[in-house]
Order: sequence, then structure tokens, then C-alpha cells
Amino acid sequence: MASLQWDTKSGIAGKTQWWKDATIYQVYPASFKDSNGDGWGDLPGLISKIDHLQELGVDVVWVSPIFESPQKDMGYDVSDYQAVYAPYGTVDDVDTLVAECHARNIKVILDLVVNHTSTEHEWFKESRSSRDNPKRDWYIWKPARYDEDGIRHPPTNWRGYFASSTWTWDEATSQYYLHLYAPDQPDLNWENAACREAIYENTMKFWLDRGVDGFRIDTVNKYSKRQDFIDAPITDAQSPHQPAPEMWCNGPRIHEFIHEMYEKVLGPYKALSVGELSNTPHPSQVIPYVSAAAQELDMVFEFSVIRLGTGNGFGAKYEYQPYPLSKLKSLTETWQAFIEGTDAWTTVFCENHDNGRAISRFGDDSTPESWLQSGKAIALWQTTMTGTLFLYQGQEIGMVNMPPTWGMEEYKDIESRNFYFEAADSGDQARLERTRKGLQILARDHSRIPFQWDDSPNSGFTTAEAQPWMRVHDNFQSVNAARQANDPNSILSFYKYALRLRKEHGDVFIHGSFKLVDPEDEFIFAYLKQGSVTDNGRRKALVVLNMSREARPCPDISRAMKCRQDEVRLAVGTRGMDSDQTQLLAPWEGRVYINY
Ligand code: TEU
Repeated sequence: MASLQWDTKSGIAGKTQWWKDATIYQVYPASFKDSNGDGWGDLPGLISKIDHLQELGVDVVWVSPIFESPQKDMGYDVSDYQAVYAPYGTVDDVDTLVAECHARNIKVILDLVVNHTSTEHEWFKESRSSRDNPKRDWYIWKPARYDEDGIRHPPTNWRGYFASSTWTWDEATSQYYLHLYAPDQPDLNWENAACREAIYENTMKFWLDRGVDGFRIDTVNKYSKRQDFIDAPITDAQSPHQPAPEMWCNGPRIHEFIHEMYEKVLGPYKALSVGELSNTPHPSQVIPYVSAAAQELDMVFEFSVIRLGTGNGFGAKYEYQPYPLSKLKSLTETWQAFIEGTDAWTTVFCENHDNGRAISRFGDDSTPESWLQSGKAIALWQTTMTGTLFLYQGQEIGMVNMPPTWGMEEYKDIESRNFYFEAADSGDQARLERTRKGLQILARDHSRIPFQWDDSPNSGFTTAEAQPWMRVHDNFQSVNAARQANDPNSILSFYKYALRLRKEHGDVFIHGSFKLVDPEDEFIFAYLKQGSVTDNGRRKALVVLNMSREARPCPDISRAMKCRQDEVRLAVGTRGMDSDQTQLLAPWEGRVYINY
């Protein structure tokens, strides 16, 4: 990887662009590898598995939050940004991780969670201590509203992410504080300049000075809220709390704040940045965050594709909504093509710690054969798309959702549990059933169960005697990394090959344009990738993926590629290299043709 390429084209001095070609791997540390038998993954465990990442072809590791935290939301509730949560290890272990990764030419990025802190953070403890504390204004405090009967109500009717009001009453000073997530996660007040300065110094520079290469930035577009704090329109008559993202997302000063973060920290440190951009479904809103000239973020995660199947609005999020393949295709095209002709950049991903597993959602985990074939089709889909590619731990071995036979007690996530209990409390049995079924597909828990390393007890994640913090999947004896490493036909071997091919033809796969072929076809997902015109002509690739359980005719390759048949060859196929002899695509078969 060219790690120190100066970008002369964008005209931004000192801005390196190595990350465009990078493959980034997300580690969810609690579930990756436990080294000390306490059933909770840790940094020494992660360090012991760097070779797995290197063999896969990973360039950057993103580690989900490891900081001191009461773990109300798995570390996305930080109580001390400069300390490591003891079960993960120590600050020295982070230094070792960085050194060991750098020795293998792998970079390390941490999760930056600065829209909110934990209520246990010193800043919040001070802020809540009195109305005239100097840090009072570092969080968002508002007086109550009272109705004609003198009953107290929150300042606004907003619904938070985890199925409650966004406001919690604090007896000590008789005011409400704002929290978009759990009551234990109060929102920081980015309007306060001293607070912003403390964030840059305390949470960012501290780790960059230790050699960390950048950040995945949590909830990056929620720092600026509308300041009038008014009620949202009532769109869910069943609930006292109303969805209100227009009140607290992409607010009036958001670009000012992110640019300041860039100017003061990200830019000078040349730190890699990838922001989490929810509730922003229009390309015209996204470009200002990721245009190189804007000097804000290198790239963002936009969630239209990964949110497919989630229910409407905030309250019904876990009531599954089926969708046609054409929807997946058109959303993919939108979020591939939106950077064409701009100086912006995009990301490619289909899994993370907040969603169900890709095979269980976009593929088919119902039989071993459909699991294998659809896992490879998904690998081909992801590795042939434009942008920086993100893989989530376990994706490379085709880990799937928890079995539907597992009860609610196996779901540990605050969001899953709150939605389930909200549905149960409603007394509406049909809603409860819909939520239970939806959670089986969409819950955040599915991606958080222990990594399946081998077929030993507890899947090699921890010792045989330990009690893992989440249950190990029943299928670990057949689905595990050790078995797949030795099998040339495994999903893991396929990812390794496809990732190499992606780099080899980076002009087409990583940087090319994207155009759907037959957008209306509800079985075949086919698209043309084209690189830039060079002396040797234009490089093209046609990706054809049968996203169904039935054999289907293959599209006309030379017509779609506008090439003669003898100018085209099969570059890779999920069923091996002989498959291009047949005009029929087998169930879940994928092929990539390139011109030469
Ligand atoms: O998620 C932010 C977020 O708003 C959602 O997109 C997220 O997927 C979640 O399901 C809320 O419904 C980030 C983290 O990725 C998530 O794990 C945290 O819970 C959240 O921030 C709060 O810090």
C-alpha cells in the first residue's frame, strides 16, 4: 500500500489519500478474542490475532470503544476517554497494539464517541452538581414544562433512540438534561467553545499523540442541534414521544463544528476520519461532509442500504419490512454513483456492530450450501464496489444471525431489550410478535456474539471453562476460521482472493464508476464498473450476482460491456473458473468479467 502519497490533485497540502485503497476491518473487542478466561474479549486477545487480519489483507483496524465505561451501551458511554476499561486491558496494551500493527504495515483507528459521555464522566458529574457550575453549560439543561394540572413534562416531546424521551429529570438541580440515547448518555453541548476545546484535547489528541492513526467518529452529524427546542410534529399517535431527527441532526452549525475539528486536529495530525452519518438519505446533504475541499471528513457511513428491512419511523424500527431486490440495487447505485464528478469519497460496507449479519439479511442461511454460496456472492458484491471497503469481524467467515430458537434472554443490547419491552408493555400481542420476529433479523445482538475461531469449546473465543458474555453460536463447529483457513473453497479463502483482486484492479473496483444493468430484474444484481480512460483504453468489469435460490439466465455479457466476446474474460467466479461455459447462473452464483 502506498501509505504516504501526497495528493496533488485535490490541492490540499499534506492531505494523504492512502485510505481510499484501504481495506478496513472493524473489531468489536468484547467479542473478538479473550486472552484471560473472563469471557470478555480484550486487547491482548486482539493482539494475538493480528496475523489473521494480515493474512486476510487488512490495512486498517478499527477498534470499537475500549475506554473506561459503565457499559450501559457497550462502551458508547465513556466515563474517561484517557483510560481503558480494565477488562479490555490498559493504555499500554493500546500502545502494544499500535506497535504490533504498525510493524505489519497495518494502521489503527479508535472509536471517537463525543456526541455524549456517560453520566459517570467527571464533566457530567460537575455539570449536574449545580446550576452555576462552570461546566453546567457543557451539557444541555432545560427547565420543565407544566400542564394546567401542574403535572411536569419534559421540555420537548422528542423520542430518543432507545425507546424513551430524550430528556431525564435531575432532582439535584430541578432541570432536565438531553440525551438522544440512554439516560446514562447525556449529550455534550457543542455550542460551548470550552467544551469543544476539551473534546479535541482530551479525547482526540491524547490518542493521536500515542500513535493512533485516526478515528471512526460516532454520531458525527448530531453535534449541532436546533436551538429553539420545540416539539416535533406528532407522527406516532400511540406514543408520547415523537421522532424528531430534524431537531437534532445536521443542525445549523454542524459543518462549522466538523470543519473546526478538522482544522484543529484531524488536518494537522493527518488523521484518518470516517464519520457515522445517520438520518441523511440525500446525496446533496452528504457531499458537504466528504468533499475534499470542505476539509471536514475523509468519508462517512450512509445507512440506506444497511437499514433495508427496518420498519418505518423510530418506534417501529424492529418491525421487519420486506423489500424487493430492485430496492437494494437502486440504493446501492445511489450511494456508489453520488461521488462521480466530485471531489468526495464513499465507503462500502454491509455489516457493523449495529446490524444483523449480511448472509442472514441479504443472502440465505437456511442450508449449508445456500450459506456458502450466498456468503461468497456477498463477498463479491462488497469487494467490487467503489470506495473504502469496511469488513466487520466474522463477515469474512460467513458468521450468521443467532438462531431463531434462542429466547430474549440471549439478547443483551439495550436497544433490542427496550424495543422488546416497549412492545410487550403496549399489550398488543401482534406488535410484540412482529417485534420478536424483526429482532431475529435486525437486532444489534447478532453481530455481537463471540467470534468463531475454531471448533474447541466456546469456539476458541475464550477458555472452555469460561462463561462468554454472550452465547456462542450453535454452528461454531462447522463455521469457524480454522476450518476455513485450510479450505480453498471456503468463504474466508474467497474473501482473501477477492480482496487481492480488488487491489489488483483498483482503478475499476475501488475507483471506478458504477452503473446498474437491468435495474428492474428482481433476481440478478448486475452492474458495470468502469475505470478511467488510459493509453490502453478503458478498463471495465461486469459483476453479475444471482441473488436468488433459483438458477437464472446470465445477462448478455458482451452487450452489457459493449465489448466483443473475445475481449472479455472471467476474472473470478464464486463457483470456480469453469462456470462461464454455462449461460445459466446457479443459485447465488456470482461472476466478474473484465475486458483486456
Ligand atoms: O450509533 C448511532 C446510531 O444512531 C444508530 O445508527 C445506531 O445504529 C443505533 O442502532 C441506534 O438506533 C452509534 C453506535 O454505533 C451505537 O452502537 C451506539 O449505541 C450509539 O452510537 C450511541 O453511542
